[in-house]
Amino acid sequence: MSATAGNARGRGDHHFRNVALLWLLATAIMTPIVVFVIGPGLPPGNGSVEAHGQVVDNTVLLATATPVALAVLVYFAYALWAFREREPAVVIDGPAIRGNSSVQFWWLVTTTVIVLFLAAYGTARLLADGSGGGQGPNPIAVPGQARADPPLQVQVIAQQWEFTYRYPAYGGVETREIELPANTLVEFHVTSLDVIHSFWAYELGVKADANPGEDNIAYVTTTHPLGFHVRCAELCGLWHGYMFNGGEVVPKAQFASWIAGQERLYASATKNLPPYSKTYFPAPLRRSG
Ligand SMILES: [Cu+2]
Repeated sequence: MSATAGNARGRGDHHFRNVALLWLLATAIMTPIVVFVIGPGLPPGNGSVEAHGQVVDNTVLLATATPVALAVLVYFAYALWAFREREPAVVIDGPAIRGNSSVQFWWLVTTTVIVLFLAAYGTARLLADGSGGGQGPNPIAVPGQARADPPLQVQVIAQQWEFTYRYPAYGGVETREIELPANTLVEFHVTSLDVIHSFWAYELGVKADANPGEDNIAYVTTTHPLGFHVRCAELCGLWHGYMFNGGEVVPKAQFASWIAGQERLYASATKNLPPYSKTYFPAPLRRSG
């Protein structure tokens, strides 16, 4: 017995060493490619501070997953080659494997370390500035800059099937397009007049639920001028797929003249709007009696 078992063990060790070396080699080659070549092209691009942060986070996730995926692929390729049936006429099953405390121990250690690292990393990144997500009416992840300098408030009002934008610092004017000044911290107040929608400004890295009767706050720090897409990201009825429009981040001077123009253009409409409020209660929510 001992000779056969000894032989099998010896060959097993040698296979383990081969797989480990091939895996190390593949990881050493692929991880830098993932971080430096693939990472910079990951969505949603560098349209804002938050969007850039999401690119960094996506790169960290992909770089963490790379050695794991390579372990599976390298072992799979190695097994296909090393353990292939050499005499096709006789197909014999290998001996059953019944537990391996060393493998089980390291499996638990490795997966626990990876999961705890990702939980800690994700929590720290979320608390830094909210990462562009909606945080409800009382945000806990407020960008540091907001305490020194009051952000530009922009209210996003969703309804079937369009978004409009209200600027409380500019007479409460409500516009049909969204423009934002460059290099500015913006505080979105996202709400809805009817059903649930979601405000998704893709290139800015912002996605926030628009719920009736709720003031959902999301932060974004714009950087350079760019055009961005706004889409509804919550199925909201028949024309959900057509609920989109384009927005622009523009130089501060251009924003100032645009918003002044909007104030003039909509002066008579603004007079008829309800006063600026965190939420509005039009007919659908009052349709009780
Ligand atoms: Cu919608």
